[in-house]
Amino acid sequence: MKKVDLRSDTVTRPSAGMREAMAKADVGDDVFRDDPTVNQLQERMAELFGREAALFVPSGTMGNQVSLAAHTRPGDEVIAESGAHIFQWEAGAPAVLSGLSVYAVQGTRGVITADQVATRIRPDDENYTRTRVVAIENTHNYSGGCIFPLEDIRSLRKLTLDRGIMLHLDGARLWNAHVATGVSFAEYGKLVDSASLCFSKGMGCPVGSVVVGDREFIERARRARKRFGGGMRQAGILAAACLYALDHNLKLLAGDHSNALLLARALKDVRGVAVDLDTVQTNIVYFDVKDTGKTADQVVERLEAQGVRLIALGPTRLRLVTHIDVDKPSCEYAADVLSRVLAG
Ligand code: TLP
Repeated sequence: MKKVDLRSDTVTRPSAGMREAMAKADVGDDVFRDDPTVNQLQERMAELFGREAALFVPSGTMGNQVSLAAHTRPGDEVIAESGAHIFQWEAGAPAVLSGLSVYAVQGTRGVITADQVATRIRPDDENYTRTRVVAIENTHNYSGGCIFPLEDIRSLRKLTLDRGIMLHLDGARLWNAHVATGVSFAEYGKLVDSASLCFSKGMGCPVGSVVVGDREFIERARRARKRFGGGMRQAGILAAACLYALDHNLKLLAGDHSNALLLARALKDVRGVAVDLDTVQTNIVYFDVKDTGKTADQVVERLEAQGVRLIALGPTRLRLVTHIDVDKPSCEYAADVLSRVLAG
């Protein structure tokens, strides 16, 4: 039976070429700043984003959390969209690791506007916590991989500069936004104080994220990384995979986007399935099966029996994610299985 794993783009396995690059990597002790391959990756990412420095960390969660820690002191507040990964999916890390509260703002397709944020910034008053960071997510996972429009980021940049607040970008999938819009990484880089990019999602690497920002910020993030247990030693073996992905895998993401659209269109044709094609802008598709009379768990189970895996994210809501380990024929197969299971 054919197997198509669409649970996440985190399920990719390193390709033969990537493994070869990892095996050949020159390594050293990265806590001593001695790993030439980690240093090369950090320099390359800083340059790509037009920023002074970068830091290699084990995960996207750690990239976000060392950034928040570096921008704040305990008792401060972060403004984020209500479905943001930082708020919903990081096990309460802002509170636990850095003593921060999150002020969640309901956005539209993951976008919070400068007007919305402006009304949530706390006045400078002893009764209030100090608003210190606005965190945005591009692409926005929980809204279906939607792109945060550049103009909205520009407005937030203006607001945060005016109010002396930091702007952090959870760019776990900024690669996908870049490929879909053509906006350069340097353009994104100049609009934020920090950004965290994941290599373990669409880029197909086994481990690793990179945070970019100015040198002083990166030094503070470095200390937070050590404190959180993320100081790695011969990590060049992992950084080599990331360098490989920049050279070989970034250009493959457009294929993931067209495969996601193929699947979304097939779902749209099934009676009782709700899918908003306007939200299918990159490699993620959310859909609702309420009107088919089935639950999301039932659908997951029936699909699994036919080799197609995806995840339930609510009683009748499901998510599928395309990635470089599923090609077009696999997605056509999955679309066929989905149509039959949902219509049956
Ligand atoms: N997202 C995972 C799950 O945690 C939901 C997924 O399968 O999509 N930012 C964003 C926007 C993310 O989607 C994720 C992972 C992270 C950060 C965290 O990355 P990791 O898993 O490396 O800590």
